[in-house]
Amino acid sequence: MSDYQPIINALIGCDMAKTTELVNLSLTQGIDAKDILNQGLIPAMDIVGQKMETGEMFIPEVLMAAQVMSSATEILKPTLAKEDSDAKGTVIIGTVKGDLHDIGKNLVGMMMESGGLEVHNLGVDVEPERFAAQVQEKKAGILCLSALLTTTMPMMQKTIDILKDKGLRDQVKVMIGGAPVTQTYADQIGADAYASDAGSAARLAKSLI
Ligand code: B1M
Repeated sequence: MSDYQPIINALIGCDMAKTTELVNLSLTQGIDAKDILNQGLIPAMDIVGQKMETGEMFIPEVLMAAQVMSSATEILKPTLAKEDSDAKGTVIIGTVKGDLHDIGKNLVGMMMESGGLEVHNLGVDVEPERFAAQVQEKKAGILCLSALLTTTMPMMQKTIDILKDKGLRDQVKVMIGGAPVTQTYADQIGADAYASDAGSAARLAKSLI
């Protein structure tokens, strides 16, 4: 069994050089990219979140940790979920208006791309109207909405409402996710699917196409 503690410590310490070195080393040792992600990097971000809550880490440090996390994820990208897939389909993904958290959403997009889907990542703080316009323009079969804040979750409902107003709701499956989001919430707002993590989001998207 591998020891992910050094990676966790390096990421919490916002040490870019050390984290990327350890991630590269783990890959050369043949450790699965998904294990590095799920047992090293994601638990480290959870600890960053706890430290943020208790005031042990401040926003600038959390931002640095997020940058380290993003770079480490980029290293894993080529080896993450290299699956043979016949899946064809277009996905629009973004973080809802008012919300700047992008790491989880990027991971979801990355896994979907590795699964053969065409992914258009709109970034963060995306207006409901922009989601709708992109669904129409790209003729997307799936729209993925991410929210990490309880205060921005209502933007998911707003986006679905705009899709209805523009007559686009029947053309696109709406998937939602993000740490505070639940299946119950998905049912409540009339989303088509909920996924708790990037791997299940990619599998679900392929089954919905
Ligand atoms: Co923020 N933040 N943050 N933050 N931040 C959280 C989310 C928080 C839980 C921290 C805490 O207090 N413990 C808390 C939210 C509380 C709540 O509402 N329930 C919080 C807060 C309060 C805030 C601010 C309000 C703080 C402030 O300013 N006072 C502020 C809000 C800014 C804004 O968005 N308007 C803020 C700011 C920030 C930073 C900018 C500093 C930075 C983000 C930088 C960036 O993303 N580039 C940041 C970070 C890094 C975090 C934590 C520490 C880490 C988030 C993360 O990247 N996790 C986070 C604590 C935590 O989550 N433990 C926290 C790793 C990532 C891989 O996981 O994003 O959950 P996650 O994605 C998962 C799943 O959720 C799922 O798959 C992913 C991979 O498996 N998933 C989907 C995600 N999206 C999906 C979409 C799908 C399906 C699945 O579509 C179908």
